[in-house]
Amino acid sequence: MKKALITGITGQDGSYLAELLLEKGYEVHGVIRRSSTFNTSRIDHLYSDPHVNGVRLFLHYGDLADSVQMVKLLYQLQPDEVYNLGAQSHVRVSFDVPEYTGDVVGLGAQRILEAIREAGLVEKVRYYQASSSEMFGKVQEVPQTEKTPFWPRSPYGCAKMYAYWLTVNYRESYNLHASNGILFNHESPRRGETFVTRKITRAVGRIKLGLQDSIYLGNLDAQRDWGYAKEYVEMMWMMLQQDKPDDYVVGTNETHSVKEFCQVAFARAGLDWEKYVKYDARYERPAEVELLIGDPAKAKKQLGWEPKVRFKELVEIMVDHDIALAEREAQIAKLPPL
Ligand code: NDP
Ligand code: GDR
Repeated sequence: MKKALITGITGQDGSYLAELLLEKGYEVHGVIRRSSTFNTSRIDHLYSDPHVNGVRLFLHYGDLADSVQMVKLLYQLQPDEVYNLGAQSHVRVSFDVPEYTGDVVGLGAQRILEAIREAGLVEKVRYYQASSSEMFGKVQEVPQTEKTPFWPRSPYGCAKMYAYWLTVNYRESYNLHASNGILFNHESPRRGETFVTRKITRAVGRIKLGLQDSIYLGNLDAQRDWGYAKEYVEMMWMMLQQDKPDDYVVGTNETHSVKEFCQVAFARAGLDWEKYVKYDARYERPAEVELLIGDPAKAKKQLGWEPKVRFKELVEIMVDHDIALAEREAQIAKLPPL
């Protein structure tokens, strides 16, 4: 049975990846952070009592800021595959906490890569680095490919670039099977509620049900290449099944503005977006990434991967989910107080 270690297992991608690997028969180990509130809601449905026979999902406390714990986990678990998805992943927030973002996103990758060496696993482990289209930043070429130069526009983008190059460097220096997935934005009903897509679809559900009056957004003109997270985690796994490690762009080759996302999302609920969307400058970034569009031709040619869910269907999946969620919220709101 193959063994995988996932950092960021409680996040959107980590939860879908854990599901995929369990379906494929892996033993899955995830790193979780100690929190005073529950932070495992995305993986609760996968978890069962470890005292029961046949359990294949195991959770371990740890943090990407803690190198000793990373070495211990690598040494004790001796995994075949390591997926480094853990991150302070919010671009706007990275301007507020740049040092922390650099520590977890940039040095965090360094800590895991070095832990793989310390544990003597360079020849055994295959490593996946969650790299990002944010590294392309300032528009130099469209669509963006594996060959497009980087020009990051945020502390998050800079930290991801550091992790990207370290991954390449460990491949070249130590022959580690290490790959970068340069993923463009990918969304789902499990997307965190402060990212723009989910913020919009949550608001659509709540406005439809009369639980909210309006939504405040920042820059509506930014254009993003939005795909479906569930499909993107398949590419992470496929990259590690190759004989040779490599770096791949994962996107849909389509781009849409935040405004278009609003139009389609509100229309799905029979609403006119212009009546509900308001502007608040606090959601603007000091430097913006104006246009992202990813050409996944290499992924298609070498791995046979292609996205199936397109923009409109993705928006509809998310809006339908969030209308159902708001219906449950509305029912709870009607219950008498305890
Ligand atoms: P999320 O923000 O949903 O999840 C991030 C995960 O990282 C959570 O499990 C979080 O734990 C964990 N984490 C945060 N800080 C630390 C830390 N200090 N130590 C250990 N774990 C930590 O991100 P996504 O699932 O959307 O993204 C997965 C990865 O892919 C990230 O690295 C992201 O930067 C990258 N990426 C994402 C894209 C996207 O469009 N979604 C596109 C390109 C790259 P907790 O639940 O406790 O907060
Ligand atoms: P992004 O995603 O920065 O691309 O990073 P986000 O959804 O936060 O922003 C997308 C675009 O929408 C604009 N925007 C707003 N954004 C947020 N969050 N909230 C708002 O109210 C709002 N109004 C307008 C932003 O300015 C931006 O242009 C995501 C993250 O998942 C990263 O971790 C990942 O690496 C990249 O995608 C690829």
